[in-house]
Amino acid sequence: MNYIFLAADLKVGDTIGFTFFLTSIAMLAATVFFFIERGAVSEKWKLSLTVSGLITGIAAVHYYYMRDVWIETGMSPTEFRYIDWILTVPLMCVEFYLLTKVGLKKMVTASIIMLITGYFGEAGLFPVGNIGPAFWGLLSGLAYFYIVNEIYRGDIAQAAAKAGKKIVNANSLLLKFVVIGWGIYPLGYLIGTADGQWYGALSGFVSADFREIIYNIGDAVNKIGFGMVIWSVAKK
Ligand SMILES: *C/C=C(C)/C=C/C=C(C)/C=C/C1=C(C)CCCC1(C)C
Repeated sequence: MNYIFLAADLKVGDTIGFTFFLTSIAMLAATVFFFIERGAVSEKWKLSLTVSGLITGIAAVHYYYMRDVWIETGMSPTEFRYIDWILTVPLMCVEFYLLTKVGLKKMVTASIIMLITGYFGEAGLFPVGNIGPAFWGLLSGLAYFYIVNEIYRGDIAQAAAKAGKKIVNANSLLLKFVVIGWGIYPLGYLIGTADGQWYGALSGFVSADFREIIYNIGDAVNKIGFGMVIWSVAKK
């Protein structure tokens, strides 16, 4: 039920709805923080904080819609989720680029391929028999591994090695975020799409809805957490 203005009715015991609310408010607060703190860091870090604020700001707006979709319908807000990601993940690549100054085009291209194929899988598009989600998930995973490999030992790593110790350090921080932070998402995908798939055993352990919690945690870690790491480096 809606009250005066878009105030979603969060029920007691709706854990997933709770995480949607929590994340939406945290994104908003982080946005205010990054834009205010932008004035308190040295010139060369200002752009990074602006991008951090844009990422959490875009996410805050989407979370506002996503929590309503969840609370009103109990369904996964897949559309809003992927619209958010297709805007914020390339912006994260821009953040990475601002740290390392290498590989922007490759990162953005691979991340977009990763998200479009992931969306096809989650939206249940073009299913070939029943292999749709597994097929698209695999393609998406390949794009993800390509990104990890580039940062770990591919062109991005090599360019970083040439650019000196500072950039090498920035690159290894980035590797951690892409392996641990981004690595959370495929787990949500597997849980959310398990039904009827060869990895269907997963649905015996956790409900498909658990995907939302994983994605919400992933977004908080990557958008707010990564922004905070940048901020703390900028303050030093
Ligand atoms: C702020 C949002 C972020 C950082 C979103 C990142 C999303 C991913 C790294 C998604 C990856 C996926 C795979 C690697 C395979 C399965 C499908 C996806 C799209 C969930």
